Amino acid sequence: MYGIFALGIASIAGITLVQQAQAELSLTIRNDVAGNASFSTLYGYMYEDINRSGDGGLYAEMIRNRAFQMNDTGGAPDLSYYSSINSGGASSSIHLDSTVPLNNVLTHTLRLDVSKIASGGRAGFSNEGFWGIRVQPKETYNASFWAKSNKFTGPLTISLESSSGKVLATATISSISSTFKQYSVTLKPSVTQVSTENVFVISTSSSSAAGSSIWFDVISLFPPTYKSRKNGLRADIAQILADTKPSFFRFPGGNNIEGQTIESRWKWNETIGPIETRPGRLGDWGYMNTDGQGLLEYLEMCEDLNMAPLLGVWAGYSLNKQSVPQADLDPYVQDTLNELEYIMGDASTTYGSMRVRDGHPEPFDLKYVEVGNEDFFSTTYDYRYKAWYDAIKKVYPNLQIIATGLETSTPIKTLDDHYYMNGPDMIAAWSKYDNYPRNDSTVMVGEYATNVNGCCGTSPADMQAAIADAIFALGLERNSDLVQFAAYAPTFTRDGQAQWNPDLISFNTAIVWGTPSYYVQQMWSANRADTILGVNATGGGYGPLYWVAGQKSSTKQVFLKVANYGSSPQTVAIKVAGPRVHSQGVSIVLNGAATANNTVSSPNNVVPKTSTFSVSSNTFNFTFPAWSAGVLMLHNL
Ligand SMILES: *[C@@H]1O[C@H](CO)[C@@H](O)[C@H](O)[C@H]1NC(C)=O
Ligand SMILES: *[C@@H]1O[C@H](CO)[C@@H](O)[C@H](O)[C@H]1NC(C)=O
Ligand SMILES: *[C@@H]1O[C@H](CO)[C@@H](O)[C@H](O)[C@H]1NC(C)=O
Ligand SMILES: *[C@@H]1O[C@H](CO)[C@@H](O)[C@H](O)[C@H]1NC(C)=O
Ligand SMILES: *[C@@H]1O[C@H](CO)[C@@H](O)[C@H](O)[C@H]1NC(C)=O
Ligand SMILES: *[C@@H]1O[C@H](CO)[C@@H](O)[C@H](O)[C@H]1NC(C)=O
Ligand SMILES: *[C@@H]1O[C@H](CO)[C@@H](O)[C@H](O)[C@H]1NC(C)=O
Ligand SMILES: *[C@@H]1O[C@H](CO)[C@@H](O)[C@H](O)[C@H]1NC(C)=O
Ligand SMILES: CC(=O)N[C@H]1CO[C@H](CO)[C@@H](O)[C@@H]1O
Repeated sequence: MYGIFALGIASIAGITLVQQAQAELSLTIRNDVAGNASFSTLYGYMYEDINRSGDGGLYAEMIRNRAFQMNDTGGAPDLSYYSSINSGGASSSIHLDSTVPLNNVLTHTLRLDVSKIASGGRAGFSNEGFWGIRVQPKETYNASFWAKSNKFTGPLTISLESSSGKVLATATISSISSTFKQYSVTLKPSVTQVSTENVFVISTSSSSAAGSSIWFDVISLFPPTYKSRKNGLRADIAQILADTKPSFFRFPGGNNIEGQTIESRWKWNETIGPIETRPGRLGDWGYMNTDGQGLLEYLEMCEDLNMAPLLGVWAGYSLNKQSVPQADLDPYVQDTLNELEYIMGDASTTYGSMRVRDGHPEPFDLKYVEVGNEDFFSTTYDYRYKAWYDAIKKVYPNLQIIATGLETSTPIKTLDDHYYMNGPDMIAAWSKYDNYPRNDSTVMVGEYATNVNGCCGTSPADMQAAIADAIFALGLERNSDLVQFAAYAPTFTRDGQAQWNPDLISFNTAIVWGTPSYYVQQMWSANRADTILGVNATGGGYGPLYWVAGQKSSTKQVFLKVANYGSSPQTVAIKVAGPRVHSQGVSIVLNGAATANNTVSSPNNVVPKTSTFSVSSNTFNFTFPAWSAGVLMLHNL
């Protein structure tokens, strides 16, 4: 492993820090005594479609309102985001048609009525995408749709065009059937620059279309996806998640699982199967969810990013504070068992066979199930948790059940605790688990974020928040013999659509970027110890510096993670007790002004910098800049 480590150093274009500052605080990393084992699952993500992060974000579909499931706020379907096209003397119109459905689930279609097409003209429609459609050099786009016509037999032209009308790529469907069929083409734009102000167009220039109607549904356009999954993820957004090497993924919510009402809850079995069989749903954040990213896609995402799925199951409570009465719970509990069978059952089971049908013969390795979401808001969790707990444990005794409220009559193996607080309060909470009982129970900090303006949702994602997050997470890591899972929340926002601030990651149609807190997560998560080491401090204590040390036996690395919540640099004399370490260490440090941030126009304003430093006989001094978080990596010889 040492060779790899040395290579890593050689490839770093960093500068070596000159250490001459005098240190008052001395830290001795106790690599001379065994530490506590750290849960390997510690850092991961919690995910739900909030702030327009799912449709038009992580889920790579580029056509907005592709299947006329409902309007943007859950009302009657409409033709939003489509425009009629008539040029060169053509005359046509588009209509929402509820009398010619695609099937029982998708009951509305787009009807193109063509009255006239003159030579050289064209008739059709365009879709504007989710705030545009990104076209990049060297990418191939898969377009597909269902269509039929009463008279017209083709051809149809499929194209990507700039908003000003420049055609970037075209393909042809030569014949159209009189019954609904699915058509697919690939589009290969020959562009040299990335652009987003583009539209997707279906049109015809054939005069034989005059007098006919053509119906369309499930109009879809996919770019290349993460790991080339069909119906998959936008690659750059999935990659920024992968870059933190996350261990677990909590989905599908959060509030978005609960429903504003019991009836409008997230229903797993309406999110599986071919996308043309998914009705979609009004999400709990007030806009419609296509459910194109459904249960199977979430699980496949976990496989592709090497994350353990942590499945939130609906548990009899909706956001309007309605609880299913105890006597009526059975069908809902059974629905969860059906869901678990879909995930883990083999081909001989009813629901397992549906997963096989959906293209995933192997059962998924599900270990963690969370019953409900933030049930500390309810008064009925005691009987609901017990019902789900008992039913799940009976069939799956090895599943770890996570509770979201402190009900009392059933033992809690793991409690999901949430923290949205201002900086000083977050920092005070860093020691919350130091004296927590060590018994058979573990802790999940399923949601946390420093809201510098206080709870909830109206604070900037700035450097000061990131350092408070860093310190809070150091406290979790210090106690990671107890804290099994930790996730910042929310994970994403589409730039300009934030319903809640701060969020970890921002994106728009063109790019994705991390907040300072994202880089803290990345440093902390990607550089993980398997054992937490003690640290002796002399000449000072916690504040403004906070730290945790650990070591990773597989790589013989020793880590010291430090955050400085203050406006002056701090120099520390550091010593590693125990086996000799290499004379060169590697540091990754994030720092900036307290209010520094990353924005669409300056997405890399605050990013970590990697450097090397010298170590002499296991000792060195290191200066942590003002408002900084950093990880120092040492290597046992
Ligand atoms: C590190 O700090 C200590 C304590 O202030 C000091 O004695 C020592 O000279 C410093 N070492 C270096 C290399 O600057
Ligand atoms: C959606 O439709 C409902 C009525 O069905 C209407 O009240 C609402 O304004 C519509 N939303 C949008 C975004 O058009
Ligand atoms: C696009 O189509 C190609 C060829 O059919 C296929 O290999 C690829 O997986 C598709 N990509 C997506 C994202 O569906
Ligand atoms: C989903 O499951 C529920 C409860 O088992 C059932 O009533 C419903 O018909 C199912 N829906 C679909 C689309 O299979
Ligand atoms: C462990 O301690 C916690 C916190 O006091 C308590 O809630 C939980 O019930 C205990 N677990 C067990 C298995 O005793
Ligand atoms: C980023 O910081 C600048 C300067 O403090 C501020 O004007 C801007 O509103 C901030 N942007 C975001 C997205 O927080
Ligand atoms: C190990 O955990 C115990 C609590 O069980 C704690 O008192 C001790 O400080 C921890 N050791 C280290 C090295 O963090
Ligand atoms: C760390 O502190 C403890 C308690 O004061 C002491 O017993 C131990 O020898 C110290 N270890 C080192 C390496 O400084
Ligand atoms: C989709 C949606 O609800 N977007 C909202 C996100 O939050 C901003 C700011 O609160 C609103 O302006 C958007 O309407």
